[in-house]
Amino acid sequence: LPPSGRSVGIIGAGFSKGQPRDGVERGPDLIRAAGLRDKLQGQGCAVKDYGNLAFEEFANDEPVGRVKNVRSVGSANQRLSEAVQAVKRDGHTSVMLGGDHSLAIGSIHGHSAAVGELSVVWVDAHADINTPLTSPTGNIHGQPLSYVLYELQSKIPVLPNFSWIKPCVSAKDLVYIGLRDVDPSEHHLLKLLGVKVFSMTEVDQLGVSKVMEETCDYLSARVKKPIHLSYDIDAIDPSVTPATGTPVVGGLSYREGVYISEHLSQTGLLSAVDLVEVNPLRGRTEQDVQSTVHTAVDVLLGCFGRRREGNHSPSHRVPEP
Ligand code: 5AB
Ligand code: MN
Ligand code: MN
Ligand code: MN
Repeated sequence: LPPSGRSVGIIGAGFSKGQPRDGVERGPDLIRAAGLRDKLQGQGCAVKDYGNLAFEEFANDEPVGRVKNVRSVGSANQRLSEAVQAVKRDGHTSVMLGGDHSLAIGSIHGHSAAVGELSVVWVDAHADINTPLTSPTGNIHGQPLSYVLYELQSKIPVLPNFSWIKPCVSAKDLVYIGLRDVDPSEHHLLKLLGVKVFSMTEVDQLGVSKVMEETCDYLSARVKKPIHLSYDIDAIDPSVTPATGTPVVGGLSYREGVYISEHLSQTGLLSAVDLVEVNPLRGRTEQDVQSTVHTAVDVLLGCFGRRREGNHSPSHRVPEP
């Protein structure tokens, strides 16, 4: 293990068919080009980049009911699940660079297949818990949690290329942070399942430090499970991260966004991270794209021990003349 004790396995998942806007497939290469690997190594992490996944194309991926690109999304997530399992077997913390948020299906499934029961921290403007039957858009990036939660299995219809998915997360092991755009049927599901939610209202009320303290108290009240952090860049305010497909005003500040990952890093339980929904084609200027990508990188660095107070390795010595 490196001095920090952290080793990172990066998976590029440039997949966009969980939503209709071009560009989000470029996320992984942009985040890499911003220096993710060097910066992680510079803070004492060992890094293995597993490269970009290749996804199968489906010529006739007709909607099933209202749900779009079902076969493509099912197949891509099956590949991703296998990739995450390999990264976990190799002993790394998995970092999945999306791509759209439908990829959380495969990432969570693979993570759980490798390590067992998980806690999930979902940082997002949106709840992403629509079922195929409640979705107002048919876009699977608004549905991933419905496929992995045990409690919703009876609500999920049979879909092509989805039969490999096994539910693996319990509603009591899920915490949301940053919500501010929740569909009525999603709100109903959150109440029905009693899911722990820190919406932007709670972030305003409590402050981010109390939100994180309560998040970790809640998740570790029973047994301490490995944490899966699924971070949608649209959780952060569009003034900071505008280059994303479904921006919503009133989001986390840069500082709140980074504080969340810094805090989770300190638990020592962070076992897999998704960083999704960075879409350069949704920025109006180059500055929009740079700001979004750099914030994504800083969130990831925070996940692996970076502190704003500064860092140094345990072997550091003051030079003597
Ligand atoms: B994202 C909406 N709830 O289901 C839906 O960006 C938006 O991964 C989903 O959080 C946004 O389509 C999905 C209206
Ligand atoms: Mn979102
Ligand atoms: Mn999302
Ligand atoms: Mn979005």
